Amino acid sequence: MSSQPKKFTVGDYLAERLAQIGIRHHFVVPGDYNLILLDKLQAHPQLTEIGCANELNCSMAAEGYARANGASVCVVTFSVGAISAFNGTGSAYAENLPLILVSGGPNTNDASQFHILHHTLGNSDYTYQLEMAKKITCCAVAIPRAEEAPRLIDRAIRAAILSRKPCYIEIPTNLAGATCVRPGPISAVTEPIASDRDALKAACAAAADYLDGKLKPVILVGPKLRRAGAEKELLKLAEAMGCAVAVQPAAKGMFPEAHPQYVGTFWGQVSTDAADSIVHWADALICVGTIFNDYSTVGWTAVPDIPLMAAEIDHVTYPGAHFSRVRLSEFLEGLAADVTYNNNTMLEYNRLRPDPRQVHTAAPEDALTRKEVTRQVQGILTSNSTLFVETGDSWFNGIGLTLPAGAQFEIEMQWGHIGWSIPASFGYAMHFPTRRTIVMVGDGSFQVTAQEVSQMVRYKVPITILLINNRGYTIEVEIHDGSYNKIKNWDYALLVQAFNSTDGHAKGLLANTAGELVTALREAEEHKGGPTLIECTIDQDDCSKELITWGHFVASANARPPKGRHDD
Ligand code: TPU
Ligand code: MG
Repeated sequence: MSSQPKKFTVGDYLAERLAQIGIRHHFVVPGDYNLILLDKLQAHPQLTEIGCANELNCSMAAEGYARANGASVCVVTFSVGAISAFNGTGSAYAENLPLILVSGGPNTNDASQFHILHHTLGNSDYTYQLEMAKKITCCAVAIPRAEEAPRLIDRAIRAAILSRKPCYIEIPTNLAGATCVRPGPISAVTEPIASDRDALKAACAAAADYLDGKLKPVILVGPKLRRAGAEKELLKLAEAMGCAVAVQPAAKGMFPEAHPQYVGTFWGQVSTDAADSIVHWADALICVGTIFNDYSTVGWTAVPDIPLMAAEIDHVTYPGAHFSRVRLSEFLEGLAADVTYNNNTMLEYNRLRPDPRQVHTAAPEDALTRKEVTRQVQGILTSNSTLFVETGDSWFNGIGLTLPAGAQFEIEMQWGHIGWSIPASFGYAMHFPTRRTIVMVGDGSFQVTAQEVSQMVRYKVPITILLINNRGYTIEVEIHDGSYNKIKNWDYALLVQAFNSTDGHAKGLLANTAGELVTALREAEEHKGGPTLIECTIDQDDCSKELITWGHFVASANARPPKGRHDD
């Protein structure tokens, strides 16, 4: 190819591998340890560089891009950059996303010469960043010599793709431009590990047998289903069984809500559509990629009390059996062929199914409420929408909505970093420019990562941000109140316009009443040249009853006294 540089370098090698695995945008913050590397990435014809305001946001933008694209990359400088980017890397680990964190590193001569370098802890041991990265990635490598770059880069990227976890690659500043061989076939990096044939067959046969002995099976879908790329196969299994299908809150949207077998979100007392009544009635629970943590179990009050059959990304476990090296998609497909149809839980659910909720429509002049915001967001969701919901009451407001077929839902419930939704939605929208991305975010969360709205302005990304201003950290109030839950109010609509400077096209709007929100949402839909932030003012005490209930149980779980030797 004529555009390829004559001298092929370590930086070119990385760029080519990234392009080969389908990366089209790389999220960066420059620093002197990574500048040559950035030049090399920029030079690749298939990669577009996206600058971020800081490394926390950069890592979160990459986290969001990985949700859309399946993998992502974040490039930062040594320590001052990388240690901030560890937060989004932790999120990618917790949320099962292959984010490739690339950090520039010191010149390879400095450690042996005992040099003290800027941006470091001030001693000449430069291995600490690699050691830290090992804890929050599935594979962390530092390139010691250009000759080792192909092996180590391939190893890290392959590990990330296979395990759906982040990896870390450190490239010393004097190696990014060093000569390197060209990459071999990409299949060596991306080829999936197939299931063990015997284990797969045995797992499906034993699972079908196990279910034959049960009368009331229910499928519970968890967030790892999508990460394993097994949504279609789950649908096949659900239809072959005919049973009720509930989702965990972090898996909302991973089973179509318009499907007749969909029975709502299961999380104990705050379940939607009475999903809990059917899950608790079940005598077999097929848990597909589930995560039972203190939040999804509502402070451990909603842990199912029957034996669970757990189908995970690469193994299957249930009472009396375990099968390793069984890929989720293949297991679901195999079981769909072996299983016996049993729609008992669906018949029962249809008797329990709650009537559609009557939603009150506020008059245009009525002061805006949480319920009215939610009602209006429901009205703008289409098959082309992706809804991001941020930690806070936005979780509960979003989970209560009904997703039309095709609409997507993104939530970061395992890591739960306030502020995630702003950079993550930006990263996501870079991959899906024609989807309508809508964000529901609280005032407290917005203050953490507000700068990244300026990238939405810079790259003209028409995201609609509904900033729900209840003057503080309400979710924290419901768990444990104190003066620390109050925050300084901002003029959010004006702030967003400040990001415009002389050349931007963000809109900042304020909605104090139901009618003002209708007008603002209409304006947002028509505005294509940049983001629209709508500050929705609601009363400080206006929050969902689900948040209050959930908050009480989580607070009790947090407050359990330590169990000492004498209490056993
Ligand atoms: O709806 P609402 O008012 O609860 O949402 P808002 O205003 O965004 O407040 C969120 C409050 C909150 C905090 C302070 N939720 N979780 N936290 C704890 C927390 C602190 N720091 C990070 C990075 N993430 C957190 N989840
Ligand atoms: Mg708030």
